[in-house]
Amino acid sequence: MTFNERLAQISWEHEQLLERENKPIEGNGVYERWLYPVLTAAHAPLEWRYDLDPETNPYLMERFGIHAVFNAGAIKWQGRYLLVARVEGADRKSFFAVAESPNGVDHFRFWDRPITMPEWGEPATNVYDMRLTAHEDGWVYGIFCVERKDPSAPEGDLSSAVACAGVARTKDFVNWERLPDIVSKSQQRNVVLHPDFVDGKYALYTRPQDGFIDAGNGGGIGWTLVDSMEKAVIGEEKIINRRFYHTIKESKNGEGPHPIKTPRGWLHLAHGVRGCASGLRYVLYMYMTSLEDPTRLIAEPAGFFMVPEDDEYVGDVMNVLFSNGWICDPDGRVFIYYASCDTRLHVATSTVDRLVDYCMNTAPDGLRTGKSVETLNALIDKNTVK
Ligand code: M1P
Repeated sequence: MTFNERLAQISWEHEQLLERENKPIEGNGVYERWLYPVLTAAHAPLEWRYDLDPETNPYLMERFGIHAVFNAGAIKWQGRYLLVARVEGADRKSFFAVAESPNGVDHFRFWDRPITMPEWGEPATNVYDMRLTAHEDGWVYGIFCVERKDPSAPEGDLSSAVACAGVARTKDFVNWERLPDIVSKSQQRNVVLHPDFVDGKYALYTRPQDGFIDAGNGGGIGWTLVDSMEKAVIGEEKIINRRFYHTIKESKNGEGPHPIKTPRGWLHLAHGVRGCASGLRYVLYMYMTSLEDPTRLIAEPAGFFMVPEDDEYVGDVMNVLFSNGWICDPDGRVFIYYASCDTRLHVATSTVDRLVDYCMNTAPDGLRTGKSVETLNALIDKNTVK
């Protein structure tokens, strides 16, 4: 194949992918998955991956490998559905890039360039998992994990890292003002900004952790108030969603996107992690907190909301679903962007009413088998005893 023939072929294939229509798959009543992933490595523009000059790239080889596109923050902006995705190169570094769609379920296209995120402090080795919050103060904030090599790691240890929460804000998703990393006594990942002021302060969901991977003594998803996002310091953290033995979140958990305000309370999406013979298993779950006191848990259905299914099990980091982005439309439709196996990004749709119904009317985890059987028998009685 000549250079021009190959270019025509890959351009055609790329356009077919970007133009492909998606379709919903009938689900369990709570949500519908959509058939095709909304973003994959193959969605990355050809200009990012190839040198398109036949003089300098006569074989039309990829010159910059894009390996995965996943864990995206999400927001509705000027009538468009925007995702700020974690794009990971063949070099294992990830960066942020905006993709937009007219309808939230297909036709996602990356903007021309990735986000050039200003550095703060020691330049980050890696950044990922941005949560977007259009805050009451008028800014759109992105809070993301900043990873650097652990300065206290013994010589020869090239794996130990330190995670903290980076902060940037924007009004156009192109220009970002980087603010100081959030100061915390423990490592932090999955820090999320609540959209409203609470008692005149910024409210953060946190995830205190003992090490880079282990949550250890960090009891679960925390909550803290800070005076300013320009110099945020996490002081006392109140654990608002705990981990428990023999549950889907016994090893660790983390807030997903910021919660959605509903008439019945704040609706939360989170991930829970447990260990098993095949490694860590990441699933999604939901819970609700009170409007009057956002630290008070008012509902939490037992177990998972979504787990990997079929092809979703396979990828770079197997057995993982993760979500840090959803969009709630004014008509109550909810677009849940979830990634599988740190490889690709999918969408599932539902409504606020259905998700609140799911949270309020699904029995909580009784934390032991006898309670599960009691719950099941109560349902069977309702369905069969006249
Ligand atoms: O590999 C699965 C996930 O692992 C981490 O999640 P957590 O913060 O809960 O430990 C993150 O690196 C996340 O990006 C990744 O999807």
